[in-house]
Amino acid sequence: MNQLKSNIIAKAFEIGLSDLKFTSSNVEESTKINLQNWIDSKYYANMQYIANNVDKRLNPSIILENSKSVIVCALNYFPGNHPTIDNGNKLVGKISRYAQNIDYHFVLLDKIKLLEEYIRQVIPEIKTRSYVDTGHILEKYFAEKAGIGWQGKHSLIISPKFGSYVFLGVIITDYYFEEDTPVLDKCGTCQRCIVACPTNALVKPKVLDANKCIAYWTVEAKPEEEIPDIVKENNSGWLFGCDICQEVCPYNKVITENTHTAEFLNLSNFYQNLMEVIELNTEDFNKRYKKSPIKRRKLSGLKLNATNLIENFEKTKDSD
Ligand code: B12
Repeated sequence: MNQLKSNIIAKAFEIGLSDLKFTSSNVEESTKINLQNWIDSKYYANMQYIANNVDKRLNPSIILENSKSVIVCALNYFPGNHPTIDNGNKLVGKISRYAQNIDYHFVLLDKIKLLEEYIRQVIPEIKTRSYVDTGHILEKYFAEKAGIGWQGKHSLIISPKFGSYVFLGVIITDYYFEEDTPVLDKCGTCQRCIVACPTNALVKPKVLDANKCIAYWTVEAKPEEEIPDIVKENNSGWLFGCDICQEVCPYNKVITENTHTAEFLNLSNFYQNLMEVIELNTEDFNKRYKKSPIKRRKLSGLKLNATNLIENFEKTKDSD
C-alpha cells in the first residue's frame, strides 16, 4: 500500500473511525440493472427522492466532476447487548439500536469532515464531497466494493470485524487511490433474516421492499400514508426503526469489539413507555430528542407510532 493511503488510514483511526477502505467511483452494469429493477418494482415506497435521482446514484461524477475514487468510512455503533426488558407490565415500544443515542449523522459526519480536512492538507489539489446518508449515493454498494463488508441478505453491510451495526459514510474524490479488494460474502445458505422478518419485507436475498419494512413505517413514512395491514398487525413492538433482521444474524452474535465512540455507549435507551409518548408535549419532545434521530419523526409521527402499538397491544390482549 502506498504511503499516502496508509497515512490517511492512520489518521482515520486516530479520529475514531472503525474502518476505512478505498474503491473506484464507477458503478458496475449489474448494479445499474438491480437498482432499476428495484425502482421499477416500486420497492422505494414513498421515498420518491430515490427514484428521482437514479442518475446520480449510478454516476458519482454528476455529484463531483471527474470523480475517481470513493473513500468509505465505517463506524461501529454496537454498545453491547441490552439488559432484558423489565417493563413492569407497562406498555413499552422498542427503539432500534441506531436511534438509541446521539444522531449518527452528526457524530460520523464530524469525524469524516476532520478526515476530509486532513486529506485536503496532504493533497491540496484534491476535490472532495462527503456524505453520511443524505447524499444521492449508494453507500452500501461502495462499502461492499471497497471491502468494508459484504451485503447480507437483509441488504445491509456486514463487516467481518463488527457485524452489521456499523454506520457508513463516503468521501467522493477526483483523485485516484489504489482500490482495496472486496471481502467474501459469508451468508452461505443462511436465511435467518429473511425468515425472521414478520412482514416479509425481504422479498429475496439482498432485496428489501420498503413498503413492507417496519423501519420504513416507523421512521420514514408520512403520517398520512396508510399502513398496510401486514405491517400494522406484525409490528412486533417497534416504536422507532426495527432491528429484527439484524438481531437474528449470526454475525451480530459474535461481535468481539464494542463501539469505542462515547456518543454510542448508552445501553439504557432501548425502550420507551408508550403512555409517556402519548402525553409528551412539543417542548419536552424537542428537549428529549434534540440530538436524537427520533427528532426526524416529529412529535405527531412518534405519537402515531405509539398509538398504533397501543391499539395492537389492546387487540392481542382481547384475543388472549
Ligand atoms: C433509503 C434507506 C432506507 C430505507 C430503504 C432500505 C434499503 N434497504 O434500501 C428504509 C427506511 C427502509 C431504511 C431502513 C433501515 N436503514 Co437505511 N438507508 C437508506 C439510504 C438512505 C439509501 C439506501 C438505498 O439507496 N436504497 C436503495 C436500494 C436499491 O439499495 P440496496 O438495498 O442496497 O439495493 C441493492 C440490492 O437490492 C441489490 N440487488 C437488487 N437486486 C439484486 C439481485 C441480485 C441477484 C443481487 C446480487 C443484488 C441485488 O442491488 C441494489 C442496488 O445496489 C441509506 C444511505 C445511503 N445513502 O446509501 C441508509 C442505510 C442503508 N440505512 C442504514 C440503516 C442503519 C437502516 C436500518 C438498520 C435502521 C433501523 N434500525 O431501523 C434499517 C434497515 C432495514 C433494511 N433491512 O434495509 C445504514 C446501513 C448500514 C449498514 N451496515 O449497511 C445506511 C447505509 C445509512 C448509513 N449511512 O449508515 N433505510
